[in-house]
Amino acid sequence: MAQKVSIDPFTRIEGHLAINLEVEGNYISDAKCVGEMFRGFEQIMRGRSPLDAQQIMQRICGVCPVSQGQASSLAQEDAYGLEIPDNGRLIRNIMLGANYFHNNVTHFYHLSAMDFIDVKGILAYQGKDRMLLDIKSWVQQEMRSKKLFPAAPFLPRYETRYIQNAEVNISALKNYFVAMDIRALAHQLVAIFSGKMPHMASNVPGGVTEQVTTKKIALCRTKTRQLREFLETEYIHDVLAVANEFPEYWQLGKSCGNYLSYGSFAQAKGNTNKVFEPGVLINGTFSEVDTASITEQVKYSKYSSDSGRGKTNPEPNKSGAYSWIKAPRYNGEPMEVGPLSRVMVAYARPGDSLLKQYTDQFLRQIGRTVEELDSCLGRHAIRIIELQLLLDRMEEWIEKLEPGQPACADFTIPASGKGAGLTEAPRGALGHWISIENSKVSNYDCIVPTTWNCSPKDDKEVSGPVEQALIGTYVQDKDNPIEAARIVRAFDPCLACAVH
Ligand code: NFE
Repeated sequence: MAQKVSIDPFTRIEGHLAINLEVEGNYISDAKCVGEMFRGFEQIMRGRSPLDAQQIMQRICGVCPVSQGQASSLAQEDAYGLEIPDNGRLIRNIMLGANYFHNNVTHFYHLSAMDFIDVKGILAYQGKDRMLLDIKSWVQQEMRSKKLFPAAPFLPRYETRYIQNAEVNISALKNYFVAMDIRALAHQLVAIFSGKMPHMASNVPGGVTEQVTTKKIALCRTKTRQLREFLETEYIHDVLAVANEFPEYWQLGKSCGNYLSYGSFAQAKGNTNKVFEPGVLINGTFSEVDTASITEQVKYSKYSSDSGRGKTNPEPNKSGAYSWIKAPRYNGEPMEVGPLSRVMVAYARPGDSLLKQYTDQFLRQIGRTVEELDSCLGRHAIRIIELQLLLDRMEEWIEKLEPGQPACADFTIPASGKGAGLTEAPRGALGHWISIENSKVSNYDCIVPTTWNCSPKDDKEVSGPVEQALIGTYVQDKDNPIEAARIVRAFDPCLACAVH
C-alpha cells in the first residue's frame, strides 16, 4: 500500500511549493507539484497603458526580472513594429547574461548546495590542516556575523549522507558566503545600464534609455572579469566536486524527454541569430517553434474549466484541482524547459551551435555523455556551461558598444495591436503576449518557465515534467526523501513566477 509523504513547505526555492508523494516499497509511485498561491499579474494589466507593462511585469519575480521585463518589451516591439538599435540589443544581452550569472550562483550555492554540504561535519572538523582550520574559523565568524547558525538554512537537516571530503565541504561552505558578494557584483553589472537592481528602470520598448559611455564600458569590463574569476576558480570546482561525491545523481531525475526553447541573446537585427537557439524536441523529433501549438490545460488547476490559454478565472475550491499552476502543453505534450532543454535543442537543431560546442568540450573533460545530462547533476552542470559561453559572449558584446550612438528607438503606441515576446529566462522558455485596444491593454498573457516544469497533471492525466522526474525514484528513507528534494531543486523552481 502506498505511503503518502509530503514535503510542505518545500524550502530553499522561490515562492510556495509543496511536493506530495506516494511511495510504494521505497519507490515514488506518484508525485504532485502543488503551487500554493495565486497572484494575478495578467489581471492587473487590463485597462492600463501598455507602457506600464514592462515595469509591472518585472515584479513577477525578484530573480528573473530582467527576463520578464525584456519579454514585455519584446511583446510591445512586436505589436509596434519596432526595430531596436544595436547598442540597445547589446546592452540587453549584457544585462540578461549578468542576470543569468546572478541566478545560477544563487541556485547552486544558496538554494541547492545545502542538500549536499555537511555543515555539522565542517564545524566538527578537528583535523590539523591549517588551511581547513582557517576556513572553518572564517565560516564560523561569517555565520555569527550574519546570524545564520544554528537557524535555517543550516538546520534542521535530513539525517543522510552528505559530502564526505572535509576539503570539499569547507570550500563549498566558504563559497556559500563569497557567493553573496558575487550576486551583488552580478547585480551591479546589470545596474550599470539598468538603474538599481532588481528593477530595470531603463528597460523600455525600443531598447534601453541609458547612454553608452566609455566609463560604463570600462565598468562592464571590470565586473565581467571578476565574475569570470569566480566561475573559473570556485564555482566550476564546487559543482564538479559535488558531482564527484554523488555520481548516482547522473542517473536520478530523468524527466519527460520533451524539450522547448524560445531562444535568446539575439546577435542580429530582428531579434535573430540567437546564441541560445529556438526549437521543439518531442520524442526525439525536432521542429521549429509554433506558439499556436501551445495550450494551457486546467483540469487539475484551481481555475474555472473555461480558463485556458490567455484566460484565467480563479476557482479556489474547484473539485479535484490541486495546484494554482496551469498545465501548459505543446501539441498536447508536457515539455521540460530550462538549461537542459536549451542544450537538447542545440544538439537536435540542424547545423552547429556554440552551446553544443561548449557542452561537447565540457563533457569530454568530465567523461560524461549528453544522455546523462537528463539528470539532477546534468541540470547543475549545464548551468556552468552556459555561464562559460555567456561570459565569452558578454566580453565581445561589451567591446561592440558604441558611445554616442543611440540605445533606444522612438515609437508611438498604436490604437490597437497584438504582440508576442519570446525569450529564454534562466529557468527556460518565457512568453508574454499583449493585446491592445483603444491604446490600452485589453489582455495580457504570460506562460513562464516554472509553469511548464512544475505543471500539474493535464486533461489526459499526464504528469508534468518535475512530477515525471520524481516518479520511479528510489528513496532510501521514506520519511526523509532527500532524493526527491535534490531532484526538484535541480530544476530551480520559481513558484512566484509559475503562478504569476
Ligand atoms: Ni521567478 Fe523566472 C526564470 C521566469 S521562472 S524566476 O528564470 O520567467 O518561472
